Amino acid sequence: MKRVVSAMAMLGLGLTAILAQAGAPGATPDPAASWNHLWRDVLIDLFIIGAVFLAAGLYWVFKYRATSEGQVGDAPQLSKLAAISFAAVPAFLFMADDFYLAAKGWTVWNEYRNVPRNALEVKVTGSMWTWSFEYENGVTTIFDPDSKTGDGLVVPVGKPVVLRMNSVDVVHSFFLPEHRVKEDLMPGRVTYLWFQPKAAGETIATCAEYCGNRHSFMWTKVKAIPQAEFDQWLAKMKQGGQGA
Ligand SMILES: [Cu+2]
Repeated sequence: MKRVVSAMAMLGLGLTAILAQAGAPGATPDPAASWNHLWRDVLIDLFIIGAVFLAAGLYWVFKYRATSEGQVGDAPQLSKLAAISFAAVPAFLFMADDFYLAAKGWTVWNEYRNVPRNALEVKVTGSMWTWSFEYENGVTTIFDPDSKTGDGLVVPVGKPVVLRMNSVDVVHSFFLPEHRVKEDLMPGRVTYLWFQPKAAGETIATCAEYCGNRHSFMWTKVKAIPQAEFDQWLAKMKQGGQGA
C-alpha cells in the first residue's frame, strides 16, 4: 500500500511538472486561447471529480443502507495503513490536479500581463458613461451607443494592442468578451490590458463595473480592420476626416 501511495504521489507531481511546461517560451502568446483552454480544463476537472463523487456516494448509500429498523452497522475495521491511504491517495490525486490548474493559471496570467513589444498603444479614458480612445498621433474617437454613431475603438488585425487606461470619475471596468480580457479603470492610476484581434470584424467592449444610472449603456464598438486600411483610417482621422 505504501508503494501505491508513493507511486501515486510521484505520478501526480510528474504530471504537474510536465503539464506546467505547456506554455513553451518563445511562442507567440495568445491569452484568449490560453484562457479558453484553462476554462475547458476546469470544466473537465469539475465534471470528472463531480461524477466520481456522485458515483461513489450513490454506491455507498445503497450498499450500506439500513435494511431493518434499529440495525447496527458491521463495517470492517480498517487497518491504520488502509485508513491513512484512503485519505492520502485521493488527496494526492486532487492536489496534483489543483497544482496543475494553478500552474497553468500562472502561465496564462503571465501572458496577460506581459505586453508584446510591438503592441499598438491606445489611451482609454472612462467617464460616466462614455469610453474615449486616443491614438499615438493624437486622434481621439468615441462611440455613442444611443445614436450608434462614432468609430469607437478601431484596431488593426493581427497586431497586439495595449490599452493604457484611466478614469476621470469612478471605477469602471473595460471588458472585451470576445478577447477574454477585462481590467478596471480608476482615477489616479493607469491600468492596462492587451489583446490581439485575429480576424476583421466588429465586436463590443462594455463596462463591467457598476458605475451609475447609465452603466448598462456604457459600451462601445470595437472594429478590427486590416493593417493597411487601419493606417489609412488613422491618417484620414488625423486630417479631420470622417471615420471608418
Ligand atoms: Cu462604467
